[in-house]
Amino acid sequence: PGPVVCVGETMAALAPDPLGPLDGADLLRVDIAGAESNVALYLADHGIPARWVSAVGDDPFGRRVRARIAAGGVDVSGVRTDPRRPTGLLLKDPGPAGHGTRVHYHRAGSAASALTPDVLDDPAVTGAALVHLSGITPALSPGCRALVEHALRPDRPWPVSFDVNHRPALWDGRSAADVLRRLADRADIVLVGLDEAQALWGDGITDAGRVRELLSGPRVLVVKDGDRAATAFVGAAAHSVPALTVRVTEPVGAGDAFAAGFLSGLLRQLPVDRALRLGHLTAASALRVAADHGPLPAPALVAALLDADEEIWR
Ligand code: KDG
Repeated sequence: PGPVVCVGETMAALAPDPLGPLDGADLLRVDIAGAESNVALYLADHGIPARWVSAVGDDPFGRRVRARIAAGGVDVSGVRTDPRRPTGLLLKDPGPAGHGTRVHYHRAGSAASALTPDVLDDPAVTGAALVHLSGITPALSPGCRALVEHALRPDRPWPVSFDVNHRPALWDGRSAADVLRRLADRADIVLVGLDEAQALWGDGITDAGRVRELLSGPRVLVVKDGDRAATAFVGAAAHSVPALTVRVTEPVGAGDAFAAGFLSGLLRQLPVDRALRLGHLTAASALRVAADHGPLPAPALVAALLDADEEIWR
């Protein structure tokens, strides 16, 4: 099978160093941030061939984004350079003690926001094991929205995984709820947070089962309930796995890491509960570091935890 093709914007990210509120920061550390390239990086860490498709500006941050993702073992040969538009920028504004991080975007008119459906005219996309998308992209521009619609068209030759990733700041008063629900319902695999589903689709969503009633289209639906548990619905069956207890440094990126761990488990044809464990284990890598992408636990530890008894797992 071909690679997992992850399509979406990656920005330069600036975060206070040491971590703390941006208001009082004197020094900022330069990193990169992009939900879909985070997934690609963690997939590569798990040994799954991954390709990132996007555009960057012809500028130092664009070169840094591309180089960092390539250094992580992801194929960036399909990434375009737009000479007329800049690479987007994100500022991380962590709350005290690493909690409640807010982000500020400077990405309107960026190179990636000018992407259109033709980026999918690529043999690697046609032969992809999976095309991974998120609900961030349709919020970026009409062209980006068309790209996601095209990738999810009913007669597509590739399976699609879709992380709902609702970013209210990008929707700017437009209603994300209908758009994201319709797109998610067309995907093969969907990941969504329970809190995210509540914010989008209403207070009536009290548990994972209610999300499944709402999104019955995807063959696989994963509902993540924060640091409590994640539940995967596969057809009529439901599998729930508790989250690991992790000391959190900074949470941004954990959802992407979870997605990559879970998807790599599915692609390796692990049982669904093992794939969920791999999701939680990978999320822990993001939670423990200030950046979106942190090192995986040692392979021996991953192997031991995948097969551990329920009490040891927790
Ligand atoms: O999931 C983490 C992403 O939110 C972060 O890396 C930035 O892609 C990003 C976005 O658009 O919010």
